[in-house]
Amino acid sequence: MIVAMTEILEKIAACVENGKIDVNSPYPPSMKGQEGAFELTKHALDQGIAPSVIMDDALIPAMSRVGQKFSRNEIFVPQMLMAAKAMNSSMIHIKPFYISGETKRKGTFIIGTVRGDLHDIGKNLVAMMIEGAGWEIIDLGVDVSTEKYIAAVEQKPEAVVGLSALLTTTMENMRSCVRELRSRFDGLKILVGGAPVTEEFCKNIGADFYSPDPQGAVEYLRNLE
Ligand code: B1M
Repeated sequence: MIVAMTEILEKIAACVENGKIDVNSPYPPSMKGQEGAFELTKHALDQGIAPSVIMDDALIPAMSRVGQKFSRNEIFVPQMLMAAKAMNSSMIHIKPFYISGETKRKGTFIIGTVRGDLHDIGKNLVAMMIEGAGWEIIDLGVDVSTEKYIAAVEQKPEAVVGLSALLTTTMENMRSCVRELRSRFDGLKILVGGAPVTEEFCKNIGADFYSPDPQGAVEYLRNLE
């Protein structure tokens, strides 16, 4: 049983790492015709492997390797998106266990692109990687007003908040958003990122952490677990 369990977990992890969604997906060509993360996760659950074990021993380490490769420029946005899609296909089977409360999330992460900014590709990647690290994601979308962040934190006061901005103009909206959130919520952790954002800017506006990429955000959250 232990060998079978290790084997199927390794296969799920390989599917996620390589972006193999399901049996019908042609990507990657080297895995064409093989079962993907979708089918293998179903088999693992049918064999009695706990969803938390699939998360902790297959999905999270696989997504972590994906994040590290992306940070080292060994893979790029398309490969990362495929990995996230494979992970999402596995999560179709696992999510019901979170909803029922049978399996616990590591925390809640509220993310959005700040007011005036419509760029969401990077924000979505960050959200996917953090979900892949076992966190619940509340994605507020793009052009998110400070009021919307406040309402979300009121619903989930224990959450960590992430602000993304891609324009030098809209990154300034992070400043007022951080100020407002700070004035209302003691101890709230705020993470910022996006192409024009820097460590210095993060310090300057009083956010807790700046990450240039999804993996840095995942590692920051891991230290908070
Ligand atoms: Co826009 N755009 N755009 N655009 N766009 C840029 C950002 C720009 C650099 C292009 C350029 O001129 N060279 C420029 C900004 C210049 C500046 O401010 N200095 C620009 C401009 C000017 C504009 C418009 C104003 C153009 C116009 O209408 N005149 C307009 C603004 C609209 C608005 O937002 N109000 C606009 C519109 C658009 C589109 C709608 C057409 C489209 C967005 C589609 C979408 O997102 N759904 C678009 C795109 C695609 C781009 C470029 C080409 C690509 C951005 C992208 O997705 N990168 C971009 C030029 C470029 O970057 N080459 C550009 C890939 C993505 C994976 O990277 O988002 O940086 P990125 O995310 C990274 C990290 O930054 C980090 O992790 C991600 C993965 O590594 N990260 C975080 C991101 N968020 C994070 C949050 C975190 C942590 C890490 O914690 C919370």
